[in-house]
Amino acid sequence: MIRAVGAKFITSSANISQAPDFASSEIVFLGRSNVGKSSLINAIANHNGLAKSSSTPGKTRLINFFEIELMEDDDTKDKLKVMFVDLPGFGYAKVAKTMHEEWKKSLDEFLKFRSNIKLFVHLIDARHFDLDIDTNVNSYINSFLRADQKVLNLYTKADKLNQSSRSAVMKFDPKGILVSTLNKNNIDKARDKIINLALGRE
Ligand SMILES: Nc1nc2c(ncn2[C@@H]2O[C@H](COP(=O)(O)OP(=O)(O)OP(=O)(O)O)[C@@H](O)[C@H]2O)c(=O)[nH]1
Ligand SMILES: [Mg+2]
Repeated sequence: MIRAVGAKFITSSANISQAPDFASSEIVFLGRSNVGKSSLINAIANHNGLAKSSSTPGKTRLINFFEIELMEDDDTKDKLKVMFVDLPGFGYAKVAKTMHEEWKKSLDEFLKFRSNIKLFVHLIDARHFDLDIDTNVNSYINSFLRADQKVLNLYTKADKLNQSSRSAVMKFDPKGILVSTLNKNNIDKARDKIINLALGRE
C-alpha cells in the first residue's frame, strides 16, 4: 500500500501558458461540477482542506497544483513525489457565458497540450453513471491520449448507493472504482491505482 505523507498547495494558473513546468508527473482530476473532485483530492492526499470543496457548484475556478509526497508502506525506498491538479468542473452553467467559453478553451488546451500529464482521473457521480456528458468526456480524452498517458474512471459518492446499485456500476464499468470520501470506502485502493498508473507501473 502507498501512503500519502505530505501535501502542499503550489500555485494556481488560469491557463496552460501561465502554468510553470514542475518536471514531475501530473495527475489531473476532472469531471462535472460538484462531482467531488476537490474532496477526493483531499482524501487521496490524506489532507483535509488542501483543495477547497463546497456544496455550491463551481467552487474551483482555476487550475490548481498540489504537490503530494508518498511512501510505499512496505519498504525503505525514497519518497515519491507527484503533482495533483484540481480543475474547474464542467457543465456548470451559472457563470457568464463569455467566461464559460474562456474556461472551456483554457481547459481544453491544458488537457491536450500539458506534457507532464500522465493520468486523467475522470470522476463520475455513481448515482448517474451513464450520462452522455461523461461518455463524451471519455471519448474526448481518448481522442488525444498519448502512449504515455492513462485514464482511470472513479465513481464518486458511493455511500449514497445500495448494494444492487453498486453492482450495476461495476457491471457497467468493470475497470472503474467506486469511492466515497464520506466513509473512506476504496480510498486506499484508488490511491494505489492512481500512483501506479501515473508512474507507468501498470
Ligand atoms: N455523500 C457524499 N458527498 C460527497 C462526497 N464527496 C464529495 N461530496 C460532497 O459533494 C459536494 C461537492 O464536493 P467538491 O469536492 O467540492 O466537488 P467538486 O467536483 O470539486 O466541485 P467543483 O469544484 O464545483 O467542480 C460537497 O458538498 C461535498 O461534501 C462523497 O463521497 N459522499
Ligand atoms: Mg472543486
